[in-house]
Amino acid sequence: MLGHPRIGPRRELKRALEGYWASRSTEAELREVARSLRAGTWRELAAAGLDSVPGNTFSYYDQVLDTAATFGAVPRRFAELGLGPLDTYFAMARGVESTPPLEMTKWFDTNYHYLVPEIGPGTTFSLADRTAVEDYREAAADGVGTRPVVVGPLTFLLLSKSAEDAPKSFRPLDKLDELVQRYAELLTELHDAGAGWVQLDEPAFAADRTPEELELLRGAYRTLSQLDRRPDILVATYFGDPGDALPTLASTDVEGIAVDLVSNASTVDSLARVDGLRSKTLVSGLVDGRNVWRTDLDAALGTAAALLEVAGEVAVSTSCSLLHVPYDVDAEANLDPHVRPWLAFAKQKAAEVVTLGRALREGRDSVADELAAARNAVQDRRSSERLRDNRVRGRLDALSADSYRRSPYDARRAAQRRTLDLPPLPTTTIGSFPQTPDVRKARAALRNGSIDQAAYDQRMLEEISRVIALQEALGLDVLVHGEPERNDMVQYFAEHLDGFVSTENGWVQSYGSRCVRPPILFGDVSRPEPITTRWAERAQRLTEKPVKGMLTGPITILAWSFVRDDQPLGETAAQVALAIRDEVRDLEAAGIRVIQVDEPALRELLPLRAEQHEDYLDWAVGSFRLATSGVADRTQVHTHLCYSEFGEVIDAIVALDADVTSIEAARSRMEVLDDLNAVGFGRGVGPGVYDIHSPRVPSTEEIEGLLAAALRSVPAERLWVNPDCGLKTRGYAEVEPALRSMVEAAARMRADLA
Ligand code: THG
Ligand code: ZN
Repeated sequence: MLGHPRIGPRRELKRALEGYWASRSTEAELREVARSLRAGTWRELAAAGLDSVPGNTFSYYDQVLDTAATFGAVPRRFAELGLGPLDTYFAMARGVESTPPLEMTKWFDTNYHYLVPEIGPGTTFSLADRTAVEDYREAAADGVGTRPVVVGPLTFLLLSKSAEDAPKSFRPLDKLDELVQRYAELLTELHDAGAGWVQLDEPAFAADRTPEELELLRGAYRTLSQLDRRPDILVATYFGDPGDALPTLASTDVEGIAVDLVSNASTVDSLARVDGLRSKTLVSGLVDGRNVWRTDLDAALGTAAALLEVAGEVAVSTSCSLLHVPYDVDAEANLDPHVRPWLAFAKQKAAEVVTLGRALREGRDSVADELAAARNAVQDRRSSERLRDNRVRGRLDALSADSYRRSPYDARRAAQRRTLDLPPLPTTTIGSFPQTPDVRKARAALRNGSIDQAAYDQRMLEEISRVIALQEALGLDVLVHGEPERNDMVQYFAEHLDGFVSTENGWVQSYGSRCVRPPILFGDVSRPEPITTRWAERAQRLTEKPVKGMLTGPITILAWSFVRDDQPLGETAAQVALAIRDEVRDLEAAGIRVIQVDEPALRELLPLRAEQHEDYLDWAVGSFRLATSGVADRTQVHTHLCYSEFGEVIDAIVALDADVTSIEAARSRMEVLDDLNAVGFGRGVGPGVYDIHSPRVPSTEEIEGLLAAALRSVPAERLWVNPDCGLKTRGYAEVEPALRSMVEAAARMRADLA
């Protein structure tokens, strides 16, 4: 397999990290937990029977940050802190009082986030950290020979950004030759330590790359493969079809190439056309590393058999690292018994890889039981009645163009003016209010049975009253109920929809010590009963001001779940959209006049290759419109999108046709508004006026300044005033004064306008 989860089967690393950061434990204690997690992984993978066990898959925070540390790419502001190596590393990940951390962003199209290295002309690469070598030695001492895994030099530099002080013409790739020399030193040290193979990950070549970048790839691997003392080199491409990178790599003297055969059905056919694979080991990614479904082993064996004709040697593997799936299905005590046999997490996937290898080497008879069990499970899933809901299918078939369309905006706007009667520059929040320890405690108490549902509901209603009263006192115009009843904006809806199951221990690392438990979408999706209306209705009864109903949109629900692999994603999106559409209509019927459908993940699911963008944006926008177009003109639809990198999806934002869109903008000083103007966005817009990711409380003057800047791009009748994002992760000590500044700034601007 190409990699393994590392947070620990019971999130041991999370606890150890957070204990260390809070000074509740020592570095030695943290290192001991790490050491035992590594040993556990090696032991398990060796016992599973893998012929080649991946090494160096552990990380204290992030594998890209590890690579920066390995080669000494530590920006001066961190080196100057004078901390030890581990604390310098954590300073880069999390920042310290005086020093902001590295930027964090999405790892390709997954839900994992990595830290973005900063590279400038002054960056001097050196083999500064030998963790990869020590990891190899440590495993060897435990009796397990490993294949160290390191992010490859091209992907590392392509994911880096230019240091702030670099000249405009500088690109991190300018440093490739120098960096490759340091990789050469690392490879030689790994060789001398005894490593037979090293794996260099180059997923950046699953995205569109220029001819120049492909030539740099060729040059780098020519250089590395010409070293005298080195392990055999496996270059791993994954997350999509490697395209021209495959013949490019095949033209070098690397010994192995790993190819993802799951993410793109046509990749397997393209392999036959690549010269040079006959002299290589082709590591065929047949077991899905990003999803949780049991592999169709018969189909995988068919594929592998065809590859035997194409490559010198065929190895069986996962499509990518298993970082993106949970540890073990058997750790789930309460999974739906129908769904359980269909699933494979990391531990089960290791067994699948081993079974495939043995079937190819020793014949199918040698693993007849395993193959039969897999066949039964796959058959059972395929033919399960739980997958199909004919009512849902019928509704989808009956949709027409009108199901995706509201009246013209001008008509809606006039109707909404009449029912809402809002001042200019209306103030609102994104939806969630701080999740207090009390609220979390109540949820834990409900889970472990120490309070009943009625007591829990009572507790939530008290919280909602408090949040409404606070917003009234602050003078906000469009209120929210604060979402105390929701653990997570996707998990909450999945728990209330048919077609999903949830896990108890299915944690997947999101970034650093933070994890999510993605729900598993296994069948046709429907909504058995209203989900949010009773909370919204109760909140609305407490105030004359409009209370905004808060929902998660279909794209985001898919992006943050494990999705079915037996139908196109667009079809699944339409089913989720119908369920949300029902909820939107019920909120309207319950007297809710403003409804927000959040789509923070719209940008995240964008395919890595440009040729697939149109198809994606088509169904993504369609699903949002299907979810939101079932209401009367007078009902105001809002949406919220996180992160400001909208470039490639900006036309899609217009096409969503929401009445009001709130977006992150404080850090970019409102620049995103000009981008929206450039594509003719003419709806309400709420560019966030303060950054909720920081505990800093903004002053009234500062927000006035941002509003003045916004008013240069957007007329007052379209401008909304709100924070950048939800307030769930903040405390009331910051939220109250920050919102007070915001409301006051809006009042002053209104007075100026008048
Ligand atoms: N929900 C889901 N996916 C997400 C986000 C989300 N992906 C993108 C982004 N938001 C990731 N951000 C975070 C932020 C915080 C946490 C996880 C991902 C987090 N998790 C808790 C932890 O690890 O301690 C566990 C939360 C829980 O108990 O459920 O803090 O918002 N689905
Ligand atoms: Zn947000």
